Amino acid sequence: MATATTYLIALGSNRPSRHGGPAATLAAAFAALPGQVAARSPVLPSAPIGPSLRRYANAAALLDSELSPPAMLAALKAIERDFGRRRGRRWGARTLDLDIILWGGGRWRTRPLTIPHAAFRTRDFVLTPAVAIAPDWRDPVTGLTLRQLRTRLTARCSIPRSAHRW
Ligand code: PH2
Ligand code: MG
Ligand code: MG
Repeated sequence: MATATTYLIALGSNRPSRHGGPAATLAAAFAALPGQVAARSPVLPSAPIGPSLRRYANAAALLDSELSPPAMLAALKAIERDFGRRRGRRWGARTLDLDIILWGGGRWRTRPLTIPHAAFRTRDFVLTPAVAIAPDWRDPVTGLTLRQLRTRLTARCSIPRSAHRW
């Protein structure tokens, strides 16, 4: 029997589903994840990044599962479909988005799937919930912990633009 690995999954929603609004949708999504949910972050509201104007609910989960990364990706896509997700405009409004951010096996690079998630280090809506449940998990690419990545991101953003013009 294969042994379980831990995945860090980011959850996002900015459209109602049959489960209710975005926060209720994420609450239902935690229960639908394929494996044992070892930790779940609070569900946090966040301002939209990208073209959609609707606010998001975001969260993160630690998921113990025996699935390989491609099998996990397929399972998450099936859950997104089950929650009413329609593929459309890139970054358009969505009932449910489930992204693999990290997994216990280090790096994974194939055509449809890259782990760590390519852009997670610049997304506070991923890092803030992730730090709530796995602050010491080390990104295998930068060698930094999630807590350090978040500190680095927020320190950068909090420098006013004018401060750069001396
Ligand atoms: N997801 C996106 C694009 N923009 N913005 C927020 N605040 N939260 C998200 O989950 C999000 C986003 C594409 O997946
Ligand atoms: Mg996403
Ligand atoms: Mg996605």
